[in-house]
Amino acid sequence: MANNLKTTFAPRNVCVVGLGYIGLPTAAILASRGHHVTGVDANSAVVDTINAGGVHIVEPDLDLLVKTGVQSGRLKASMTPVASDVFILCVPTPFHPESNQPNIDYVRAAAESIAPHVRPGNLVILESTSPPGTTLDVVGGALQAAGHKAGQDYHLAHCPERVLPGAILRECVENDRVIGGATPACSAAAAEFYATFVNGDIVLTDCKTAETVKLVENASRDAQIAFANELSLICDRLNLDVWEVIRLANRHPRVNILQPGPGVGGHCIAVDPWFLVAAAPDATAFMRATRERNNAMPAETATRIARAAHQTGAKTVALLGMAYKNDIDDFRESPSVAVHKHVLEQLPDVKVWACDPYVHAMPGVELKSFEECLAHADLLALLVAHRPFRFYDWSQLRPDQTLIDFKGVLQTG
Ligand code: SAJ
Repeated sequence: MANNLKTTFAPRNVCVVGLGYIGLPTAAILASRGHHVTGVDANSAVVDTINAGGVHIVEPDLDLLVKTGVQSGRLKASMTPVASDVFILCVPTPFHPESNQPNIDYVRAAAESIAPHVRPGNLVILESTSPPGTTLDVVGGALQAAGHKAGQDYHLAHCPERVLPGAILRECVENDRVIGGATPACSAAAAEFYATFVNGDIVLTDCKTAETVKLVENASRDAQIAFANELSLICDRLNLDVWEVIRLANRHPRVNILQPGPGVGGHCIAVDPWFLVAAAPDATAFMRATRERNNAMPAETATRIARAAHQTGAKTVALLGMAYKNDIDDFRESPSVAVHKHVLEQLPDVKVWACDPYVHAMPGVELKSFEECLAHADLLALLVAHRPFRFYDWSQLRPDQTLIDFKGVLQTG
């Protein structure tokens, strides 16, 4: 269904559970559209920061939107849910690293926390990326235990977020939304609500399809990056320039290869394929292989850095970029952190520095400024294509310095 819903806008009371990278921007956008929003977070420091008009995460323009929302009185934060018309659950869905099995404890806890506040006619939405079946079984199950029946006395839907960190505010409004309701009426109720702030198309389906679509999107990107990373290995062994190989192959009208790098980081792409593997273990050999290819990239990257250090006799190595991707400050689940660990192990007698213009403290990492690295490092390994690195004139490096470009910033054309 396209987003052509003609509704008379009525402000709703909305309770957003989880004020992270998705929940906080969503809450702030809803407040800016005129809804009355209570954001809930278990961390009292986060609640206090937001109520003071501040933000605890870096995302372009989010600080201004949150400040305006709080000042207008339409956005406040709390440690406990409140009675509302709409509940949106935006909590993390990590996986257990030892078993690669999904961890849906936060979803269950969030559903249980809102259960006493849900009233007939309310709309409950799960936005967290979730294994197929979670919306009905876990959220619906927790509310059923409190006496609420999905599709009968309240509306339940899964509406996965698909926003790109770094462009969240724009994508939250402009992206198409897939909405999977417990019943067609639930889908319709959720679509009407999303139409109050989404400009993209709104397409309707059932809960399990919506859950699977979101996982498939990220698994698809993971597989495509794995392909690019494998090309990078092939080209390294054949002594070819992978960037040139990809650039030339992409001149074919039906070929569009992504970019290799030191690995796949973040909390989504490196996680979501495992949810599909867990859901259909005998049917996912390919997804397992792509995950393993991408997971092996930090060690491969470190080996190439160590090889170059030995070849050049470098005494100081600088790793440029610690965040999990360019122009953000988030270094959790960053391949660079793993590269750093492997480089320390492989080069015990070399000074290993790290540099990231957006990250100011990292436990166990000797952070230096870009200027210090440029002045004193013998070998520089570019791991993240942050803006200052993209726009630096690398021809200024001294002849005794070496740059290994793992992100293709030296490429032109
Ligand atoms: N990466 C590469 N090569 C590429 C593209 C990315 O190595 O060509 C690496 C990045 O450096 C990073 C990782 O992949 O380490 C993931 O970065 P990303 O920009 O591809 O994606 P995320 O994890 O920031 O956001 C993804 C997005 N999903 C898709 O593009 C299919 C976003 O739309 C989702 O909303 C988000 O996951 C999520 O929350 O699931």
